[in-house]
Amino acid sequence: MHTGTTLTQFIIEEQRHIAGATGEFTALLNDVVTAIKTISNAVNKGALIGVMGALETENVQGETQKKLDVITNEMMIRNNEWAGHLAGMASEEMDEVYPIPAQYPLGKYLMVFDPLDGSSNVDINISVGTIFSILRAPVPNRAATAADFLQPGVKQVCAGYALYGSSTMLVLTTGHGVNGFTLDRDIGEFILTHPGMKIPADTKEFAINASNQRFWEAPVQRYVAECLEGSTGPRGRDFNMRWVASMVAEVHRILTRGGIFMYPRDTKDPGKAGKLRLLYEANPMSFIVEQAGGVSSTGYERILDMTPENLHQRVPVILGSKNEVEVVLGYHKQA
Ligand code: P6P
Repeated sequence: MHTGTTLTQFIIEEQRHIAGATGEFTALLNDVVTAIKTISNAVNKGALIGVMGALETENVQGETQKKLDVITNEMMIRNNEWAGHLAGMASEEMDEVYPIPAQYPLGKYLMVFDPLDGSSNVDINISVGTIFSILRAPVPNRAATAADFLQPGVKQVCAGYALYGSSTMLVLTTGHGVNGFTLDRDIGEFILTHPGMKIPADTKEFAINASNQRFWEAPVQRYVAECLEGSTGPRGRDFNMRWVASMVAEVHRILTRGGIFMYPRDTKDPGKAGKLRLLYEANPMSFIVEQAGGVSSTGYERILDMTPENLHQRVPVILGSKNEVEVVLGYHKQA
């Protein structure tokens, strides 16, 4: 029985779209996929292998690290440091750039990732994910500096996420649309199950952490208030709300059935421009969302156009169904 298109076959066919691709990109992506299968296995075993719970340590964000934050970061590093495709790596869980160890060759790509996004959900068995973004190294085969990573999101060669949910899925773009794959554990391969994912332009479903309502700026206050007024208000229709506290799960829902996801700038911590990180959350997710026909903005500018100022820069994020995001952007313009 034919197993369907495997990810390996798909990547090799995709590679033909990437200017100058020499097979290195394919090999790099295969190593990323190996790391994701390893992470899926650890996440799915959970308490059986003692990976639940928090550590005494904090990451650069000042967030308490879960055991799995550190374990999955290690898995991404170990599976990708040796093959000679990368000039360096950066991650939510590491303050600085990870240099490729001297015993391994340097390559022409950079990878930045959030190894376990939404990890606060691990202990309560709610979906979590891995987000990754691949850039070209400005100077191939030279150890990457932090500055090398500070490229606008439009420069991404590839962006993807793994969602460790009821099934493990991998969603990927290399700039030619978005495709979803489901892990078949019996053969250890990701199979193409969601070709050509597209976000519906309209939606009646918004996602935001409503507990921050008093801190939002006026345009977001107005937008959410109108959603809650529903058919009795200016929008003339009722809305539904979701909040999973796992960006990967929210984005996947939006790719599957539409929606708008907002983690806007708020005054809760005036020193922070937003909660989500530009390099390894907002940029890869924005690349995927735009490739699926959606829109992704800070409220004031296209996220993919931003030139990052530092590895862990935070930005406001408003993304999803084109027509709905444009309503919110219109309110920002009026303000
Ligand atoms: P809050 C997870 O920590 C994360 O970075 C995103 O995945 C998620 O959308 C957001 O933060 C949840 O934030 O404030 O609701 O816990």
